[in-house]
Amino acid sequence: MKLMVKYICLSGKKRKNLSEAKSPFNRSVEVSIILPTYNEEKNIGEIVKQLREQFKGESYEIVILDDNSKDKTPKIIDKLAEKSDILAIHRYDKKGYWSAYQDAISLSHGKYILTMDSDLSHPPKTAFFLYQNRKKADIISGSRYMKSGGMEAPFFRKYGSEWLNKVCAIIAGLPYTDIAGDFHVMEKSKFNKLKFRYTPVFGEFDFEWLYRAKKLGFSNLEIPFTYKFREEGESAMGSGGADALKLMKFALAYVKMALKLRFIG
Ligand SMILES: Nc1nc2c(ncn2[C@@H]2O[C@H](COP(=O)(O)OP(=O)(O)OP(=O)(O)O)[C@@H](O)[C@H]2O)c(=O)[nH]1
Ligand SMILES: [Mg+2]
Repeated sequence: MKLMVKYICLSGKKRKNLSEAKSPFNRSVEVSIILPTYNEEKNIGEIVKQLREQFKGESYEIVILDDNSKDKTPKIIDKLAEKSDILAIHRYDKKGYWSAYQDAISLSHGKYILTMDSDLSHPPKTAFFLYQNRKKADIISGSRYMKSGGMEAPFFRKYGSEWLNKVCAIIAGLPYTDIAGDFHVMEKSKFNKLKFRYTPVFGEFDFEWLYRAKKLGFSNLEIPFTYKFREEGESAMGSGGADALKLMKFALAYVKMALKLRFIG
């Protein structure tokens, strides 16, 4: 029987087609940096360049999982994967930020995982700092809202997301300053212990991540960083007044997730 190809994985001179999300190559590294991409042709080259500078000399790989982007991202990541520090994955049957993270983590080879966005909102320098602190707690998280943290974004986005974050943290009973940053370092074996129950609309999977980890008694160390609003490429959130409805939809999904964690668990 012919296997259905769901993932095409490239790294160095190696190539493997897979029907399920499991590490494709026989190698191990200390950390896998997980980058989901959708139409990031203007950012992916730059973020890889900066990550390579930061992680030079470390045992790392950069796992880029692309969901069949319509721009030049697929071509660019194949070119980047000519060097074996990049694992480029093309996925054709699924879409979405959270499922991209989950699959990329399953396909990675690292002892630790480091999750971040590909649009330079999460600075590679902070990513390396989180990694350096990886042994200080079970999860090391970047926080935009603690003292010395920050968010460079349009007024509505900046204060809207900070307010939403605070309300949802109170509802879900999470004692952290940033519960939707999606910027973490964690041992992969510990991540695999988290049993996720809910399907997120967007970044609110982070609430469940922190909630399940707290339930298992995992510690979380927050480190401040300044979030930079994307300068290139299109936001999944939309922008401007025309997308106010979309923003409302996201806000509702965030509150819903917090309520589910609080009252259903
Ligand atoms: N593989 C994959 N990646 C996605 C998908 N949607 C978004 N991403 C990536 O996930 C990350 C977060 O998405 P963003 O669009 O930046 O969302 P955001 O950070 O909330 O919004 P902005 O920063 O305003 O754009 C980025 O690296 C995107 O390229 C998807 O469906 N599949
Ligand atoms: Mg972004």
